[in-house]
Amino acid sequence: MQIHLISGFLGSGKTTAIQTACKVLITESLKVGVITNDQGIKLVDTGYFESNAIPNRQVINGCFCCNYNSLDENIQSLIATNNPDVIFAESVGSCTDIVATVMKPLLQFKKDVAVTVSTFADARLLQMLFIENKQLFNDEVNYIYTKQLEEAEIIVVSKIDLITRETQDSVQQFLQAKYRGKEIIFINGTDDASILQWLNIIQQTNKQSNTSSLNIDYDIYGAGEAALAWLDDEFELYNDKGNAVEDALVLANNIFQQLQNNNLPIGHLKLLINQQLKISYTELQTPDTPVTISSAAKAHVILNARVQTDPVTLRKIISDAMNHLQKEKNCSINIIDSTAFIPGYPRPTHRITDNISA
Ligand SMILES: Nc1nc2c(ncn2[C@@H]2O[C@H](COP(=O)(O)OP(=O)(O)O)[C@@H](O)[C@H]2O)c(=O)[nH]1
Ligand SMILES: [Mg+2]
Repeated sequence: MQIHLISGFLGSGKTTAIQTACKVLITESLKVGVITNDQGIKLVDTGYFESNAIPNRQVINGCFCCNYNSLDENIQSLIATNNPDVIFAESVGSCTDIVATVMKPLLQFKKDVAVTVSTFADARLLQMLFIENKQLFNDEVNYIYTKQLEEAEIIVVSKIDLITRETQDSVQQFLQAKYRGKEIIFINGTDDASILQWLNIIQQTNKQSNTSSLNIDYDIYGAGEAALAWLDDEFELYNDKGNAVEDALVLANNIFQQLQNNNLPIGHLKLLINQQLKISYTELQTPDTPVTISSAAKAHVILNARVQTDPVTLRKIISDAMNHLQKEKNCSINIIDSTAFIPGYPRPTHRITDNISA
């Protein structure tokens, strides 16, 4: 069995690529499974894989590294129910050091699996950070971003459909010079042929990897995690006129606008509406309006936000947007569950450096 660890910054295209990869592998008669992971409790990504009928499990309340036993139990559980040939495990977008804390422990404790680590990076963010030298997030968050690239076995540059050939060339030159010896590929995560190129690389790995553990300063890493507040909400939106889904889309857009107006960098803002429609914003990307918006008096919504601010500010912006929407659209919102917090200091269950195990 293969376990592909998928790391990479918030909104870099991990879930999209995994979804396309699962679709491709299923047509090749392979059995797949996905493990999602995030800081909170109600995860949009889990609902998304569920709605696409992909066997899945989730590790909640923190990253794989700090919840290694939960990751292990979920792998066992997927094996017991689905016996997958391939498991994709998508780590939290603000997580790094997964070679030492997840890959090496998996290889040590599970002798019969091959493990790969792919780090995703949005082509436009790479261009902005490294070619234009513009920084979107603070230094500590940036530190996490560069550590993710540094530990990758394979750097997967995503969203090439959104950049020019010249930009791709300059990003490629930069990465090849900075990360010598690493496999670097460029993909469009929504495109089967592009994903197949990535799958061909990771599926060939059937031996124990010799990827190096990172040298990393956990205080800076922890400060980066803490700079990005997390919020997850589950709510129902009612509109007698049948505009509930449309209202939820307006709400998402209003929250995005307010975060931008307040100069709060967005890691990810995503909603899953009626367990089907996933709407996702990043600092650099707004979603397309769905072609058809179903008429419904009720919309069930899961909202996940990861934003460079504190949880009180994030909560207030989202609550204000909800209150405003209720007045403007004459709809009502019933909150079922709500969580907002600063993620804790990363304390991995295991950490295997290249010489010493802890
Ligand atoms: N155009 C384009 N959009 C993409 C691509 N990959 C992901 N996206 C979009 O980027 C946003 C974040 O993607 P997602 O897969 O959720 O990122 P994750 O947070 O890394 O899992 C979503 O709006 C996706 O539709 C891609 O290759 N091309
Ligand atoms: Mg995701």
